[in-house]
Amino acid sequence: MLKIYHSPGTRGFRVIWVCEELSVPYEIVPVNFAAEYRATPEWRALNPVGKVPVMVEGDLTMFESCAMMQYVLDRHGNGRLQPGKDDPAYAHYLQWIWFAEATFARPLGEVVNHRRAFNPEIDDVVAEMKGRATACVEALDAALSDRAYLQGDTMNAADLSICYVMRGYRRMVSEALPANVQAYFDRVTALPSYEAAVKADAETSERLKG
Ligand SMILES: N[C@@H](CCC(=O)N[C@@H](CS)C(=O)NCC(=O)O)C(=O)O
Repeated sequence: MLKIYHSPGTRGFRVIWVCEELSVPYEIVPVNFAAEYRATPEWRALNPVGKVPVMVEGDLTMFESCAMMQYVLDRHGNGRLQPGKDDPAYAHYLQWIWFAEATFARPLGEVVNHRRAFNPEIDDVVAEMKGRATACVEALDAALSDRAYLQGDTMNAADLSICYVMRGYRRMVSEALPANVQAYFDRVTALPSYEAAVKADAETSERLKG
């Protein structure tokens, strides 16, 4: 079975969510997020840069969360949650799924890193990164002006990936979202698979405490 090595509240959430939405069986291996543990040779053997998450299936080990989502879709999705490669929507599907991690999550990650690790000039850097994340939310609001999901009436995995990052944006930058983004976030997080992912995340937290 697919194993997701996950620390509560981190990017493994989007992989858990896509598995829940597709009803793909998976098992969570809770990971101690302490920097000391992530620096151990044991963890570095799974993730060479000492981050989370990691996904293992059989002999395969992966350490990039959106690539894991894509693998789950391609291997276990039977065409669900993504347009086919010949579909004209495929190019923008790629755009949004990459945007979620490379452009939207990145400045939020810098807010976390600067709070945790670097004290000098923290206010300037954090303000700049929050501004960059807000520019992403504004771009999403414009894209969503005439549609329910990023690519029209049909939800796909890019929507899950974006809404995972939106959780971080609401926590770190602003709970108030522009109208189209708010309606979209509410719609996507009303899915039973979202509730199941939240529950799995909370259970991971409990397992680490126990
Ligand atoms: N692009 C990577 C980013 C992984 C990442 O930054 N994970 C965070 C938690 S969500 C982490 O491990 N941070 C610890 C650190 O950077 O020291 C992915 O999507 O898997």
